[in-house]
Amino acid sequence: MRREQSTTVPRPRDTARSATAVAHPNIALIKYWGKRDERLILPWTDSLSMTLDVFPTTTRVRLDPDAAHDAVTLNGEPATGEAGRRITAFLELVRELSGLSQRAVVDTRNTVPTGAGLASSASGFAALAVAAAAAYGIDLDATALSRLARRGSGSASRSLFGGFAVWHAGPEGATDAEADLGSYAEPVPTADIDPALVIAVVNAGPKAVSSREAMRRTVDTSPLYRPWAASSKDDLVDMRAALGRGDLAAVGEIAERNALGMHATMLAARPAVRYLSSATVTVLDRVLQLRRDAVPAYATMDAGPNVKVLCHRADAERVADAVRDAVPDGTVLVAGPGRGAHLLDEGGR
Ligand code: 2P0
Repeated sequence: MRREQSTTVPRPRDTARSATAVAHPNIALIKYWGKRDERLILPWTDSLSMTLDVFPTTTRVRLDPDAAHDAVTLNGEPATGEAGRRITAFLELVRELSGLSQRAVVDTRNTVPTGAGLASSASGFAALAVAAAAAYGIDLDATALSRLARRGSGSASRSLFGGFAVWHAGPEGATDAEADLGSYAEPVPTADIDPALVIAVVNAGPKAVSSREAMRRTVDTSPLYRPWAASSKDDLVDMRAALGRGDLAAVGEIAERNALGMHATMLAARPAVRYLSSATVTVLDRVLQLRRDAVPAYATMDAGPNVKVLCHRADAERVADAVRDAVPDGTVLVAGPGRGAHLLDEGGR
């Protein structure tokens, strides 16, 4: 009855709001690995990344005054299980902030394989934060949007910004409100290093252990976690300095040691988490050989077997050629720095 009535009464304009946003994944050069607060998604350490110009996620959010539940589709299919729950929980947060109770219709399209350690949750929640905030009429600046995106997936906070971004862990021992306020991302000043990331897709399938579970297990059980977290703080200081002076070789060395250290923490977890495969190690050997051949190239790996190789854009084709035959189906692509998350109809931030 109520439903029939509502279709005959003109609705105020603001009950039919919609917005579409685009965001790109980012690859961390100083990794986020380990939460100190699971609910607020607060990390133990700061992290720093480069937003890519490939694999955009496009997300449309439309408020539906008649709906009793959110309706979420992911690449055209209804989002089920954990993915659907995380998106609905995120929309609840947006509703709390907006004071509106309307449910939403969400259509999100990834061009990156979902759940394969290629940062689909970073682009996904960055696009959702921007689109949902606009659809629900919340006026947030980029810093506040990065805090909001963080609540969906930690690494999403960094995809609000183009180029290089740092995500601050925020103050420890603070109240929830202070901690939430202190944990956001912002752009990092850099000299021009003309970077490229050559992405060797070793395996595009979903991973056996989610990064969320893997980082929880690492923090709880790995004797190497605390030493890595301490050294990562030093890595960040060195990384900022290397980016500031435009020293790609130093940027690469720091990124590679930080990533290998992160994987060491998981290998020492109980039980161990091992994302790196034999093909990963073969690509790492090729990267070492490139350096012996005087090509500055440095590897980083996330929660999966794929390898991203940092180099100068001018060397990217040579690097891609060097790693291609080490990758089972030969999928290698070259990414550069991309834009931050933005509304499609409003241009960039
Ligand atoms: C990063 N990763 O800094 C690190 C390096 C994976 C390895 O951020 O639990 O999907 O949603 O906050 O952001 C993957 O973790 O985890 C990640 P949640 P997220 O890019």
